Amino acid sequence: MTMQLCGASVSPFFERILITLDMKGALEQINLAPVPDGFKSEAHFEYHPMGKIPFLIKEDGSSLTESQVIAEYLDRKLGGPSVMPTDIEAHAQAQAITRVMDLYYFAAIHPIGGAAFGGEISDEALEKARDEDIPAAFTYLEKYLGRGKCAVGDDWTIADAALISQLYWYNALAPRFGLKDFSDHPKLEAYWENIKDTELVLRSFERVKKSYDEITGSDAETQGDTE
Ligand SMILES: N[C@@H](CCC(=O)N[C@@H](CS)C(=O)NCC(=O)O)C(=O)O
Repeated sequence: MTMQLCGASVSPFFERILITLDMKGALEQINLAPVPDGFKSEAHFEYHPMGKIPFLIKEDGSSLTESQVIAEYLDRKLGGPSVMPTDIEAHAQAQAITRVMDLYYFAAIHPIGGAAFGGEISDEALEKARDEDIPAAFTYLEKYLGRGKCAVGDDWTIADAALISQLYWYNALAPRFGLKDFSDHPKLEAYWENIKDTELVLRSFERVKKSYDEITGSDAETQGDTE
């Protein structure tokens, strides 16, 4: 069977993989699918023991989880130029950026993301995330962020896929939760200015917006789908 990538672009982790495929010109080489039997179904937990998205159903029917692992797997498995730097230093730099985003940035933004999707957040928790934890993650990110056109050098890499997918949501949530702009983090600010209007980024934003509209039902009538 053809491999199936399960989830939706509203998830920055799912979208990271689509950005990776887009960089490689490999978007057409994989099927995109919702979670079989629905989110948190028995089948979902069989494919992903924590009931999360994304996951990849491979040709043999087994699954692969964790967005970064899936992105690197597909980078090697599918055609198109690799988005993992071959230079050992650049490779470490790209990996460090993805780790900082996953381990520190995502942990910091997570309570705010939860509140944006129907959960609650106390003023204290919001202030801590906004004024301490997210800035600390950005400061750490700047240790590794390059000064070229992209996150690592002048070509797109896996690091950009992790950044673009997360920074979409940072900017989208900023007005509602009073998140700071990037001016305290000049490398991040310059990076974002460099890339935010590129075709790759604009295509990603379109996918995320479309996916968000689909899950919130805002275009349910035109889609003929109310689930
Ligand atoms: N470390 C995981 C994170 C995946 C993740 O947290 N996915 C979220 C959507 S953005 C999810 O499925 N959350 C549902 C849940 O945790 O119950 C990865 O990189 O794939």
